[in-house]
Amino acid sequence: QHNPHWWGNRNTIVHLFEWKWSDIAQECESFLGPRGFAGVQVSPVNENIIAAGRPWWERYQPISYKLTTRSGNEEEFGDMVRRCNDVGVRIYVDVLLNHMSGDFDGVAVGTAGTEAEPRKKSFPGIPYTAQDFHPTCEITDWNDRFQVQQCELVGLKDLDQSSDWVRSKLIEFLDHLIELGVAGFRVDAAKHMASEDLEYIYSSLSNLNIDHGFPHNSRPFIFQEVIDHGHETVSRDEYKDLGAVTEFRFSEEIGNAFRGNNALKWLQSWGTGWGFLPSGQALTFVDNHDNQRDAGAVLNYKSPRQYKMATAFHLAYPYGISRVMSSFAFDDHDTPPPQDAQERIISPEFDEDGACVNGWICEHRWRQIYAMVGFKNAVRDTEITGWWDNGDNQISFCRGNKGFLAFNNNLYDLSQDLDTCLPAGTYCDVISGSLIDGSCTGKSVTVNDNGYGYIHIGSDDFDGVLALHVDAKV
Ligand code: QV4
Repeated sequence: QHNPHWWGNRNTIVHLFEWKWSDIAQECESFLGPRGFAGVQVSPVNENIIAAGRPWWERYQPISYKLTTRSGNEEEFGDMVRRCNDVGVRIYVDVLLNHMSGDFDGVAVGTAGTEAEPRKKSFPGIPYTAQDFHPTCEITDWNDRFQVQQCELVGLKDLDQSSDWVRSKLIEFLDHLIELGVAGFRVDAAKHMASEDLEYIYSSLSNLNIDHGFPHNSRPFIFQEVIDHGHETVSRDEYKDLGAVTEFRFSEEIGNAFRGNNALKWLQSWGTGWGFLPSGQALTFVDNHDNQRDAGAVLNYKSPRQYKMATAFHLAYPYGISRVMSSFAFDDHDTPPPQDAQERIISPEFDEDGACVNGWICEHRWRQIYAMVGFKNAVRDTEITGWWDNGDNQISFCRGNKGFLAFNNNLYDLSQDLDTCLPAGTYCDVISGSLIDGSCTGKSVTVNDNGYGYIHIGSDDFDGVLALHVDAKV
């Protein structure tokens, strides 16, 4: 279940973290479809507990499978899926199969009004009772399979996926979403579930809904959250044949490289050469909603220059199933999404350039990022050719004769003739500007009959990357 069921030449998934369904529907029609995005990962859709201050992570504590959250209700969800599918943008849902909520004093009331007593492992909205869960224990040794898979991840009540009842409820929930037209799932905390149980669940799911334009017998796309830095007892290899797996080593290494901890010239062997999963099994990203909040090598929107370069490399290098993060501004781990005084999530607002202004970061609306989504579509089915580097932090490469990329992460200028592999002509650098009505608002590069062009990326240029492709010829 590794096929994401993308439309036409599309290539990139965006995670619209904490967005409301009605806003996503609108975004599919007005921005994502026209810009060639392939799909959206949406936040969890089923009812969750209400935590004080409304941190984003309350949505990782389910109390029923009713489709009502702060992002909207079932009707709004269904409307979004239909409208996005209509413009060729697929929806993937973040699903919590591992656990229910953690402890809560007294009776918890969820976002759909359902009551539960998590301390007693009583979730009448499903219903689940204590016998549907593993006995309570704490994960203290992350290399102990029993603890990782049968104890409670941060105290979240741990479902027993080997039980017929639990399996049937999870399958019913996922099938309901398939009926509504989704293309697949991000499986949260997959590492904390036995792969045999997941295999049973995935293989029991319905085919995708043909009324939403999926071919007959299409299987739901699955990508599993398994954090594997190498040498882990529970490894990515146990899951990779069931569906794609999040490749966290990609995120860490691309952060290292563009932070300057590792020379860019080494990226020539990027991909399996770095010990990553085979391309078709790897869900790749510069940052995700968890690791963007951790200190460390991983880049996020707070280092925009490096972040844009890393994203350009991510989308230009043909490896993995690409996902772009779209964040809201945060100070710490618990910062809630943009919300009003009644704690309702607010809709993103845009300035005249289309950038988000009211607490939403919307990396996917940064020109340098959506332009690379277009680049990836334009160079589809080509290989890396013509790799060049200066032995350090200046690199360039071609994607067949359809696209060309150059990066400068040194503290001195990159100024020289380089082989772009492109047909002769003048091309618009889609990083520093855009091609509008036949003229380029940024740098232009003239390519001669030999495919060479003069490339300049100053060390103090606004962006340290330059990108040319055949769909942006002046
Ligand atoms: C607290 C204590 C615990 C204690 C517990 C019980 O910290 O030690 O056992 O109380 O009383 C929130 C709080 C957390 C609290 C917990 C339970 O932050 O402090 O535990 O609730 O009340 C998200 C957030 C978590 C959040 C959780 C549930 O990141 O902070 O916990 O949602 O709301 C590993 C896993 C990997 C996981 C990653 C974070 O292998 O699978 O940790 N990633 C996924 C999601 C992530 C999500 C979860 C899993 C859980 O990507 O966003 O956690 O669904 O690497």
